[in-house]
Amino acid sequence: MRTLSVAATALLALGFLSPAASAAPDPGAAAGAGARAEAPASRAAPALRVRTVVGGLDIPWHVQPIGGGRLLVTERNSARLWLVRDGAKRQVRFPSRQVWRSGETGLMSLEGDPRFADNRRFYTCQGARGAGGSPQVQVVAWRLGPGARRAVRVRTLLSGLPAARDGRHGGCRLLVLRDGSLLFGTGDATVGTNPRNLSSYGGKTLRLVRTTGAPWPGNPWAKARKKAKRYVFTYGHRNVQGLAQRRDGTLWSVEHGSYRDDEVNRLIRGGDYGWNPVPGYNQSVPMTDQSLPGRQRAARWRSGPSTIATSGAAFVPERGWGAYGGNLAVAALAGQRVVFLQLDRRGKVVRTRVPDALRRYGRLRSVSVAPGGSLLITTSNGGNDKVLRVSPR
Ligand SMILES: [Ca+2]
Ligand SMILES: [Ca+2]
Repeated sequence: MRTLSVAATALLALGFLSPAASAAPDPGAAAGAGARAEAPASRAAPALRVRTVVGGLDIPWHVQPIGGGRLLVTERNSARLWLVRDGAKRQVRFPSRQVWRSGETGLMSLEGDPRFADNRRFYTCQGARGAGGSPQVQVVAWRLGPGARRAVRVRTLLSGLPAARDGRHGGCRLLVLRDGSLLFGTGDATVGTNPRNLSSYGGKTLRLVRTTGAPWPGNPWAKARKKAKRYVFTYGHRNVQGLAQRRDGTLWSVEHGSYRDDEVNRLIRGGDYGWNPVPGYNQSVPMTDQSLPGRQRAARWRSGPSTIATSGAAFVPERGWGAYGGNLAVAALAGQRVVFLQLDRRGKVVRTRVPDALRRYGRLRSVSVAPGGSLLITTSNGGNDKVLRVSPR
């Protein structure tokens, strides 16, 4: 019965695919298509140079530059923290044993403070054990100690986020926005009611004050009686694994689809993104179910019938990247590629490109921008994973 209803839903949905979605993940579609008005011929897509910054990692989740040519890298399953400099890596002393690890959940996203040079502060989201030992996800603020030898816990900014025992759909992604707030994308922890329940942290983007962990005062329900609701920025998400802020200030999320439709969403304050997998954990429902009460925000890009497991994303710098400049670069795990989404001024996807140069490294997790404008990408194959540096030739 279940299989039948899934197939029927898939067939029905085929008629409703947007042009952007149907063309999206196919590299062939990018190669031959003529340039649109938004991409003058003078801005051709340059060939890409891909170098290995460091290897010998195991499921590195995220990489962040911290100045002086140094990088911090998290490993999910081992919960190790690495400092990388000049192609060599050194382990930073970190309380890895306190990180709860299961399946997709462990030591995940990493974000440097904008004032890192002064305060040496950074943030992680990670699995943890709450009171009574039950698994949860937390956001923790750290300070990098003298000589970058160890990480010192400053405070737990937010705790008690839902985690499934098998670690599925644990999110998570951190991004400090230009106004200084900390945006945090979560997973639904495979509880069907979480995404639409504004009293749950699961299946949301949350916005908080990065120094104190308080809800961001501009949040849509900042004065709500229920604590979790004060943090909610958007809801109705399945498993947010990417967050990025465009030069125009707009906010974007990337999430894994169910059996179909990975999504890239433009985040609107208080917006509903339409994932409501009930009763139980019923994944045959659409990724954006417009039949729910109120308005659901349609994805700006979706993968269509086959998912590629889109994960981290970053906006490519405008300068030096030709037609890739200003694109949203989205890494894919199962799809083993980076999809470059070219957006027009209003944030509509006008073209996608999937360069062959980035299809040779297996599963790709996270994309960060390095000083100087190259992209840093983590692989996620398990055993001899790498941080790659990608730049235009
Ligand atoms: Ca959606
Ligand atoms: Ca509706």
